[in-house]
Amino acid sequence: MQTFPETFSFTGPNKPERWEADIHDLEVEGEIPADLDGAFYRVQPDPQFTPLLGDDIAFNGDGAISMFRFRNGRCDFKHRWVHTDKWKLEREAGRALFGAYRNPLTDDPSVKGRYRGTANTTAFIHGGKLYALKEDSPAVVMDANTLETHGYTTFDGKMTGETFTAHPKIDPETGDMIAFGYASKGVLTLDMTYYEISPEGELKREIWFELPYYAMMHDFAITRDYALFHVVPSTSSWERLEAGLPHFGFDTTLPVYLGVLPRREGATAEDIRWFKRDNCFASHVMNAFQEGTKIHFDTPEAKNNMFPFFPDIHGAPFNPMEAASFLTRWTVDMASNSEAFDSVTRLTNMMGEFPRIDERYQGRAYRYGWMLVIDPAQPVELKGPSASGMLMNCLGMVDHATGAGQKWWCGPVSSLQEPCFIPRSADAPEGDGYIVQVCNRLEEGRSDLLLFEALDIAKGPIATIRLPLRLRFGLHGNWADGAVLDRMAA
Ligand code: V55
Ligand code: FE
Repeated sequence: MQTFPETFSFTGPNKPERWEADIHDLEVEGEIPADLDGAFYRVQPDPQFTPLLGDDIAFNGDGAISMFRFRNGRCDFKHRWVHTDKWKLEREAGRALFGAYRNPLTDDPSVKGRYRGTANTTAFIHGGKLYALKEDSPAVVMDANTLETHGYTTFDGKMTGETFTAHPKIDPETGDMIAFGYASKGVLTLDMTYYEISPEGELKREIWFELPYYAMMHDFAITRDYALFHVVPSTSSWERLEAGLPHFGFDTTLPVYLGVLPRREGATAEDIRWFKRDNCFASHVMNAFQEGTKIHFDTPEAKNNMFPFFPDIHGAPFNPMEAASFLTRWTVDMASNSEAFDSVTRLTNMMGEFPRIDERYQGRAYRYGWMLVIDPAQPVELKGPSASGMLMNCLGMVDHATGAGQKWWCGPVSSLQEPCFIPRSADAPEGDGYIVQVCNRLEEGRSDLLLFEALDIAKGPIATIRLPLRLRFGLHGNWADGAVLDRMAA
């Protein structure tokens, strides 16, 4: 019998859901284009069991994948937990065995040394495989059509790092999946690994290197010739874990680094260049690209920590004003002899996070970006679901060519989850396609999937796909083309 705690992470809009579901032919308002063929996958943390330690944070819930399969103007829904090793061990025991987020000292002794991963951070498609990812463990492979879990992979044993990021990229020229790991020799280690994986699933390259200090290395960026690692001081130590403090704490006294690793054959840790700037907060990256000897890196930057549940290590109270993030361009020049940044430029006055692009332009000069935007001027009647209490009430688009923005507001009793771009066809121009995103209907306790014309979001959704169920706070998701899914099913 489960009794969840009466705390922020488990009540109201953050109440656990815990179902798996199949719904054939969802109800639709508006029209799904008849030639839209493929699937949108997204993940949400959803705890299978009452937390071992009495309370928990959203980031520690068990990953559950939703699949919206579009075909012939219709949409089918499938939703399954990722059957991680943790999920299976706990199901067998009938209770939670793993304790606090990224703190193995709090686990039941029976699971010592087992993968702690929850696979709760993204659903990623590459080489016809669906990967469910959490940055503290290797990748979990699932069947992209049935959502059956195959289990953890180390790419035929070739991956020697212990972890795999939840933010891999696909190089649009090679089709390779570019990824990394941190804490690659175990919890809190400074060691990192860079990986390149072919569409056939072959690990082609693994490079080991070290961080200037331990930090949450949540996302990164690629360009044609480089991998870029931003080191932002959400940091930790064994003292924190032994004291039972949250794994990460933010240190406003440390500088921020941008590491530039050449992707060329034979590159090693010796070839990394670390650029340095003053303290700030940045987590996700919209995109990066080269321009001559300069490298541009676009990220929502905040003055201070955005994670209230990973608090200031010196005890400063969480500051919601300073947690506001704005898309900012960090530029470094490989021709300079200095470790200083070339420039830091704010690109938009829309406050937002969860940036996305037309991924055919990954690591290349690009024009369009989309993100969740907070418009504080709009009225709010209901809030959530959320890891942090932050309200995401708009979909935003930025056009780097004109500087013009577009915004669509979801109303006072709804909130939005991360957008995902779908190209209209493989050779459509940049931005020509659709945006999908989950919309939380907080008044009805239900969710919708919204479909927009990507370059005309301001007119509102062209189709609203109605779920009779409520999805939880979700992280990241991706689109898979129908031809890829049919090939995998055959
Ligand atoms: C994030 C989410 C995570 C995590 C680390 O920035 C960072 C988001 C859902 O889990 O473990
Ligand atoms: Fe993320």
